[in-house]
Formats: sequence, structure tokens, C-alpha cells
Amino acid sequence: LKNIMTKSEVLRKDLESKPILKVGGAFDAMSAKLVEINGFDAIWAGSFAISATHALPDASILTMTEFLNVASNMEESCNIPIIADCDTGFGGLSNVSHMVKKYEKAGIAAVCIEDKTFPKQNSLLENSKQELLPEKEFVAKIIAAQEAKENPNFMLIARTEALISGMGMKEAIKRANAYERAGADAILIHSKQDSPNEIFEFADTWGGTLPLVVVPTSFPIVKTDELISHKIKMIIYANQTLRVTHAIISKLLKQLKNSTSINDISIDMSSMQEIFQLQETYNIKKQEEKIEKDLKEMGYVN
Ligand code: SPV
Ligand code: MG
Repeated sequence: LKNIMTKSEVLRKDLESKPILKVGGAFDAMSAKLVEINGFDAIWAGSFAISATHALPDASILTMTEFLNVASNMEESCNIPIIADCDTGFGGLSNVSHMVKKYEKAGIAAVCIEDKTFPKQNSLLENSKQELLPEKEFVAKIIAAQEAKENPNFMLIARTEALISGMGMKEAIKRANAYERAGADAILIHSKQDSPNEIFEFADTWGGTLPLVVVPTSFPIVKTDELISHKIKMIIYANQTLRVTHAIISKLLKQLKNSTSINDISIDMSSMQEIFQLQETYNIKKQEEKIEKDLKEMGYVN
């Protein structure tokens, strides 16, 4: 009997053994698979990108079931761990508990919840009100999540929005400490500054032991080596796949609308064969041949 590691174990092992984990954002099974094919450690099923593919705001509009369906599709077609962005946990303590049970059963390796009030707004939305839950209430959510899980390796990433909300460094550190004490498995420290200094300061000042996770959308200049030197263990490229997809489809459609033939298009398109490959279409033929052989061995003649 083979001892197969669960994906949450894989994620934990990687966090211990690698200097930093690169996590690629995805919004459906195809983008998730491309993240995997390109050698990333894990996949981020982000609320912003998934909401965008439904042409809806990232504002607690889609339901847990809808987010879970997308994450499950990714999980079923990929071999690397899925980290699911679960916003505020979709409500109160019993919603968090239910969410953890459902995501764990679906094979998701980790969930991330943030300490904002429901409904949330995207952290990078200009002029948005970013209201935090009282620390105690978010600590209660962490406890609820940890009590709900059956696989001890299933991971809970606690995300503090203290810097996003303008509550400051002291509050961020206080909350990270509280969330570690409550049993979180990692801390995501989010920032909307255009420089990494804020998260560096956090990483250098915080005395905790949990792995630190960052999402450098607003400070894209930051280098992986710098993150490593500040003891950050995971970088999430949350929305670049979504934004490039949006850009390239828009560009293509503009050209197509103004063209007289498809040949006029100056954008690289993947070949049908490349897509067949991604869909594992060629496996169907192999499978048929295998069954044909089995049937022959069983004495059936065609
Ligand atoms: C996401 O990708 O959904 C995130 C990161 O949570 S952010 O968009 O910066 O809030
Ligand atoms: Mg999100």
C-alpha cells in the first residue's frame, strides 16, 4: 500500500523545507492547471479573481457554495495544493465551521480567512471602508475553524487587514500574536502600500513563529530574495493571471471586430493541440486502446 500524502501535508512539508513558496492565482480549473504546469508550489483560489470571472464585485456577493465549486474544480484537475481564499468565512462562527468541513472534504489543502466584517470589500479598492472585526470575534472564528477540521494537517491561514484598514502596525502585530495563540497555522499580512517597507517592518518586528504570507499586488517591485531575507515564507501572485486574461481577451476582441479574417490577428493563440493536451484529450485514445487489449485478452474478438 502506497502512503499517499494529503495535499495539506505537502503544503506543510514545503513550508518547512523550502525558503519560500510561490503560489499562483487562478480562477478556474484551466488557469489552476496552468499554474501547476508552470511549476508553482500551490494555487490561490482568490475571491477577487473568481468574483471577476462571474463579472461580480469582490464584495461577499458569491456564496460559499459558488466559491467552493470553483476551488473543487481546481482540486480535481490539479496535483498541487489549493489554497482557498474564504474571505470573512462567509458569516459567523457556524458558517466558518461549516466552511472548514466542506473545504476539507473537497480536498482543499488550506483556507484563508480575514479579520474584516461581513460583507467585505476588496482590500485594494480605492476609497473603500475597511472595517475590522473586534480581535476577540476573529479569534473565535479561528477557534471555530480549528475545532471543525478532522485532518490535523488541514491549514488555516489567518489574514489580518489591520494595515489595510489604517489601524497601524501595533494593531497588526497585536492581532497576529492573538491569531497565533488562537491556533492559526500561518499569518497573511496584507498591505496596500506601493512599497514593501510596511510588510518588512511587520516581519522584522513580529516575534511570532508562524509562517508569514504576503500578497505583493500593490508593491510589485519587491524581489523574492528580499522577502526571503525578511523571513516571509509564501508569496501569493493573487490576480496577475486574471488581469492578463482580461487584457488579452479585450485586445483580441478589438482586433477581431475590426478584421476581415481571423488571420489578421496579431496575438499569439495557443494551438488546438495545446488545448487538447491541457484537457488530456489524448488520454481518451490511450484508454480505449488499453480496454481493447483487455477485452482481447478476455477472449472477445472484434
Ligand atoms: C484576492 O486575491 O482575492 C485577495 C487579495 O484576497 S486582494 O485582492 O488584495 O484582497
Ligand atoms: Mg480575496
